Amino acid sequence: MAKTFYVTTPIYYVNDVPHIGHAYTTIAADAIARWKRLKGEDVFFLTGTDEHGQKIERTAESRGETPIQLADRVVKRFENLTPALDITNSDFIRTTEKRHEKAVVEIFERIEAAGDIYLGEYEGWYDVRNEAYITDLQYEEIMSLPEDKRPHVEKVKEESYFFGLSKYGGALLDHYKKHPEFVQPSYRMNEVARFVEGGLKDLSISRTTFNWGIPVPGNPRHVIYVWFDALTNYITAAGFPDDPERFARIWPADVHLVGKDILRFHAVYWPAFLMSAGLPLPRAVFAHGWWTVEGEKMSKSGGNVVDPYQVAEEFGPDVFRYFLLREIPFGQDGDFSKSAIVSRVNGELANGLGNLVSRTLGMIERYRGGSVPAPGEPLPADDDIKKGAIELSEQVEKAMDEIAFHKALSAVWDYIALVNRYVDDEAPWTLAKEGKDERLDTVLWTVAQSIAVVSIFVHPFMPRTSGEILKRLGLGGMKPSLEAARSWGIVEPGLKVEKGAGLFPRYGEKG
Ligand code: ME8
Repeated sequence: MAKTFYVTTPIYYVNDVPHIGHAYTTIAADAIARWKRLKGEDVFFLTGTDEHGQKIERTAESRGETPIQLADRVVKRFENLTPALDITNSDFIRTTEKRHEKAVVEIFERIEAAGDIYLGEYEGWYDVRNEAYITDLQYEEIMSLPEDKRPHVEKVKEESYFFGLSKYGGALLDHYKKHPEFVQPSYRMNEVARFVEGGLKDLSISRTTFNWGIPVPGNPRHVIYVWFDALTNYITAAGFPDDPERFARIWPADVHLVGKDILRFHAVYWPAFLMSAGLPLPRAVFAHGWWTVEGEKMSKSGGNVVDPYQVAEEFGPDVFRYFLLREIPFGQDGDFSKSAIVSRVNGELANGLGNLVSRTLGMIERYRGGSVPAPGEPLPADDDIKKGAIELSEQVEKAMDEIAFHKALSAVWDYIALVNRYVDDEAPWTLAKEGKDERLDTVLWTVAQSIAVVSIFVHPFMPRTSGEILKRLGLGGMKPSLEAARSWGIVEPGLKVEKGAGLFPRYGEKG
């Protein structure tokens, strides 16, 4: 049986509610999952929440809740993003679930059995906000920052279990060399490789000074380090360790999507844990960039945290999804602002796509009573539109293989512009006036076909719009597929179309 395509998001901390940064990774993963389904692949798409650790314990304490009360309350805000943003995840994992504890204990024991865990003492700095041990070098860097820019770090001195990470440097570098696609975009690979080349120290993987975590098997005075716990989620949900048949079908992950902030955990620690446990490594880790808001770093203290529910409410989930994936090349940083959304809605959505759909369907209503006509013999201009659709399919496929959403979208919009020009050149209104019926039929049919194709290629990004266009073409409920898009025969003569209201409102011109 073919391997299931497996895509993941990070599991988000439940110390706070989701913001647009979390929505971004989840929307990106959803676009990939929908794209693979369009291609007919079997997809497993995982997201979830990271619920253990000192940060969660402290946040709960400060709110007068137990950690599990905090998690149970905040997790709903993450789970509800699924319907609010039309996310099609296959599973939602919480690290406080029993199935997960089992997987963490199992991988810990396998690594221990491999001789890679020993008891020692950790003395050094810890960054609770990022749940990260701070090396001496990082500490020096932190201390060289102006005081108000320094992340808070604490001194820790406690008994700890260590993972023998230092011995995996060579194996990791080997892996990177053999699989340059393991870290993407490629410019991030250098950063990861340089870090490993600098020499790896063994990693503390347990804590004793708080309780909120999974106990170390055989020594419950220790809880397992939250990153060791969290990374394991990716195999828990794939069926590790109880369902080996399912695990073999789903694991390894095809791509872990993460923000650049947590690349090191995924590209260095995680593969080392897996190597030690004798498990296959994920095929790729893709680190995307960072969103600022109106030019500023998003922060609670700055009071500029953007709520994804609000954006989806104000603009609709499709516009939100489109904006995030079109505005910046996936991998690079970008800025979120309402004016930038409005300019994309007005220019690309309302004028580009919305206008093409409404003028096409409007003409079929006006000239053919709302019924798609049968085409006559195509002329070279019609063939160009068909050829354009085939090229589009190749361009989107290439872009999606590179996880370059902006390129895929820009190819779709180039095609929309091509079809809009074709309509202008062929001037159906003149053909109607001059009674050139067969030519008019051919042009209307060709444009109807092209918008059906467009509706399929926008599906991963704007599923509602895609469904709405198909519905207006008389194809409501059709399952979009790449095969259909490539057939150049989705729209059959006789279909009843409906122009309906504008697909996208225009904003802001009034101020
Ligand atoms: O790090 N721009 O969870 P987290 C873009 N629990 N993406 C952003 C962003 C921004 N401004 N802010 C957050 C954790 N993100 C761990 C992960 S995985 C085994 C454990 C996104 O709640 C981005 O994907 O801090 C980032 O990596 C993630 O949220 C961090 O979420």
